[in-house]
Amino acid sequence: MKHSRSDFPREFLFGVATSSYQIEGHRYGGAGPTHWDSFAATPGNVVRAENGDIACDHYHHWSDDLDLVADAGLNLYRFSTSWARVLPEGRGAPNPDGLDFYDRLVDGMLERGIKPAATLYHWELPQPLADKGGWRNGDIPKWFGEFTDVIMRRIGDRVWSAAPINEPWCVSWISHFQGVHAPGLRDIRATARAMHHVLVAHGTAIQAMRALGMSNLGGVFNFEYAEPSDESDAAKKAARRYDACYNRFFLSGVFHRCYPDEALQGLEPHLPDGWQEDFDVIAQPLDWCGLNYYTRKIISPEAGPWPSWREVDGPLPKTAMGWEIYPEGLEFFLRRTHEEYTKGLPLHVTENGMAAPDPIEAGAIEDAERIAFLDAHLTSVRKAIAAGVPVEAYFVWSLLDNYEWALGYAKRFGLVHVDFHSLQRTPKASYRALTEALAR
Ligand code: PNW
Repeated sequence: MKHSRSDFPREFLFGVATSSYQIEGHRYGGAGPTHWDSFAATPGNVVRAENGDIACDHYHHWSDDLDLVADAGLNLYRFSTSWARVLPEGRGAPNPDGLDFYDRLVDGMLERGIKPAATLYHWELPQPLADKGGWRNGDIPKWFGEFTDVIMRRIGDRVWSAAPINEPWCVSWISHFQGVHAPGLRDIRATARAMHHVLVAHGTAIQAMRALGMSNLGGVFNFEYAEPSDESDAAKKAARRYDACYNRFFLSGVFHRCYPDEALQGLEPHLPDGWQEDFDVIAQPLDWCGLNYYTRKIISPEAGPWPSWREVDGPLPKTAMGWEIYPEGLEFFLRRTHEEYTKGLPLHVTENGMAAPDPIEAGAIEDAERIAFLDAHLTSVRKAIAAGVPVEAYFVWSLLDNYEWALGYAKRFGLVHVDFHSLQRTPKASYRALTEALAR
């Protein structure tokens, strides 16, 4: 890699990120059913109807996987806790094996000198709660607060950082408006409610963790740079609307106690009664803010119902996801988040990485494009730091090839290759390059 650890401030931390459903193997250890299992079982939702039953079987390989993190010289491991593994019914009696699993995992990190960065929810909702309307139900913040209390009473004394919900936009918009993720709805009213409830749940979980005496609490938000398709006012307005719904809505709720006008235009009639009163819960003070960043989208105006935009093809080189590679966007969002929302709060890049075909040839994977991708984005991080943005950590998505949601196992994001038949792990060239860069 072009960059070395010594190019960054002395206290800067490097990590890798994963999530429970994408790697653990949901069939093991007494986890309850989730809405991702039922979504994947419905034909047409997921490529080859693949699900997280076995995934990387991290449930049994966790110790070797933590060795991979430690051997690379990484400081941080970002993992998520499966609600249904801890509370198989979503509420009520905990599953002792589930609590033991996360207890072992956290101790395993500490034994190896890795700081645990916990995310409470990364998308697999217990099915009994999905049956009650899931994120559309105004009771979900209370249920989520209960889960937070149960899991953090067990591991909250030893995690380095914690965040309630991975990517509120994905939990609400991609799942209730685009229908691409569980529960697969295409309904503006469901979307508006989910967007709001996810933020109330975020605030409720922060309160629950403060009540347990925890610190270093944050939020993890995802960002896509919105580029107008042309110079017209209509295209610029469509891109601003996209930016408001995708990037600004959640930060605005948490840091400004309001929602952007361009988003409210379409969403306000569908928000739950009394939504204005919820900002006392939503806007809990945080200790850091996390940004997940992958790409930009080219936005074109479209006739038809709000939000009246459409994504069009762009000219830049693309990853295996079909996502344009646009490293400048990461610097843009780090600067804007700092200047307009978080002012001085530490920022963490909680996810960044790319999918590539990564064929295994003669036992090796030469993923030069991933090395170039990481280098280009680390350049953006360094520029933001040089401009005075307090970026304190950077996590690669992901440690392992894993279950890429609706795209199944074909999209490989890992620094480490996984053979999904033998479950054998093979470090890619990017893993070795990062290891070498971190030692310099
Ligand atoms: C992130 N989009 O999600 C997630 O946190 C990971 O679980 C996931 O594996 C990773 O990115 C790679 O996809 C996103 O379509 C998934 O806009 C989809 C989108 C954005 C973020």
